[in-house]
This record gives sequence, structure tokens and C-alpha cells, in this order.
Amino acid sequence: MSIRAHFAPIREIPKAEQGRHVLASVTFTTTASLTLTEHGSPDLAIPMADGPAQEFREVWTVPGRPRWAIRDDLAYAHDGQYLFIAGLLPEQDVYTPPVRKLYEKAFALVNHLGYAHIFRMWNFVGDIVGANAEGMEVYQDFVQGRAQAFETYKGRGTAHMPAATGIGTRDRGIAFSLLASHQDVPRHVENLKQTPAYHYPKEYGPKPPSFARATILGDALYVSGTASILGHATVHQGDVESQTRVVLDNIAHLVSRENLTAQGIDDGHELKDLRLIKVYVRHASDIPAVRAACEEACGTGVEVKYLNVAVCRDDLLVEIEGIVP
Ligand code: 3EB
Repeated sequence: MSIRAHFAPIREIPKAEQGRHVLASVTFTTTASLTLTEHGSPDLAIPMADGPAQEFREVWTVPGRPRWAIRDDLAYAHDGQYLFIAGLLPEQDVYTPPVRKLYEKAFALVNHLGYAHIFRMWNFVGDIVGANAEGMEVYQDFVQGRAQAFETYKGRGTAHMPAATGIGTRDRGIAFSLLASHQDVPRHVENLKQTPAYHYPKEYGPKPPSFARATILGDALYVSGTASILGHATVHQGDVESQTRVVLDNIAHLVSRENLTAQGIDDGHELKDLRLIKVYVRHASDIPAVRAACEEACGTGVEVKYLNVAVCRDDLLVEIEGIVP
């Protein structure tokens, strides 16, 4: 009995199975908003769908009855064991200071409400490979603000950085959601084939990204957004099929017994164990090829959502995330 997610159509009010409650939801749609639904739970809407056929909602449910609130640019929900926070930042000339401020506000709320462990974050960055008003790449501008906020959250260490997704949207401005636990202690996991993101060299930007490759909480393993990166370098530039295979290989290795036992975790999984898979594809015309590769690797019995958005490096054509429940 812990936190779970499912995909649902956006036309229905988020609902939970018998004996469970809706904590919050994230709607992949055409415009951004942060609201409470008519039943009271927070909903973060992100402009990531190119039309009605791509729209869906990710609904998070919990065993306890949640309390919900929204104020200014943050909304949150918590049931005593799990906390969801979402934030929305409109377009800015420069993102570092306002991102730092918004993320610090979220971390202060995490601490104030008594949820010690952030275990998953999603960062939705509009115009992600575009330039800010000073010519800096929007993603690097965002990463710097987030890194400054993380430095104030439990000190400068990397041990508390959770699994995350950093991904483009179809608009401007930045949004995020995070999940934290009160009692369950997460284990953050790296992929021995990839440089830890928080150790990326300075050639990519003034601050490295603040996230782990995966986080284990309870029985579930949360796989971060994963791209065609080996070490810290993009591989197979311009070749979407090869990039997709590297992404799937990266995830397969990340969740494998070999990678987990090397980090002291007595467990092991396969790609076919993944659920709640989201595939972010840079070019719409690449979706059929990416879909074919994903179906071959993950099987056709699992629902996979495809979204047409930019990834955080100009040369990355695909990013994939999922959860092993
Ligand atoms: C990468 O591995 C690809 O900045 O939060 C993946 C997951 C990526 C999370 C983030 C970025 C982020 O560097 C991009």
C-alpha cells in the first residue's frame, strides 16, 4: 500500500481505486496551468501534447486521505506518507534567480510539512535548447538555478539528489513536480555506463544537473529521463534508431542485477518490467521508428505515451522514463 500512478483520459476527473485517494495529477496537454480539480486535488497541466490524440493525465494515488492547497505559484498535496508539490514559472529573461527562488520555496515546504525524502522530480523546461535574454542556453540557465537551490537543501552533497526528468515543452516558461516521502527512505542509484549527471564536466554548463539516474522507494524503482549518453557524451548524433537503442540499453543496464548489486542493492529487473513509460521524441516524424524500437524492447502489452518535445541537448533526439512497480 504505497504511492502509485496510472494514466487516464483527460476528460474524466482524476479518480482512485477503492480504498485509495487521488493525491494529485499531471496533465499532458496543450496549455500550462496549475489548479485544483473540482474534487480539490492539484493538477499541473503542461503544454507537451501536439493535439487531442496525444493528451493524457498521470494520476498519483495514495492510501491516506490527502490535504490539498494552492498558493501563488505552488500547489501541494500530502497524506501523511507522501507529498506532491508542483510549481509554475512563467517565461523569464533569465531563469537562474527565479528558478532558485521557486525551488527553494518548494524545498522549504518539503521541510515545513515534514517530508524528509524527495524521491522523484520532473522539470518541464520551455524553449529548452533556446537562448535566454543574455544568450545563455535556457536549460543551462535552469540547471544553474536548480543547483543553487539544491545547495541550500541538506547542504552541498549529492546523496539526496533524486531521480528526475529534464525535458522540453511546446511553449515557454518552466514547471516542475516533485514527490517526497515522510517515512520510506529512498535509495538513489547511478548507471555505471553513464557519468553521474552531477559530475558532468563544465563544457556543458556552469553547474552540473542535480539528479540521480534512478531512485528506489519501497518496491518501486523510478527511472530518470534517459538519453543517448555514454559517459557524458551524446552518441549517435542524427541517428534516431541508434539513439533509441542506446537509451533502451542504458535503462536495461540501469535496472539490471549487475548494476544494482554493484551498488549494494539485491534486486534486478528487465525492460519488460517497466510501466508508466513516457517517450519524448524531438521530431514528430521519428515517432514511428522510436515506437517500433520501444515495442520490440518493452513488449506491446504495456501502455507507452509518446510526446513530441525537445530534449536538453540539441543533438539528443529521444529521452525515455518509466517506473518498475
Ligand atoms: C541527461 O542524461 C539527459 O536536468 O533533470 C535527463 C533527466 C536529463 C533529467 C534534468 C536531464 C535531467 O543528461 C537529460
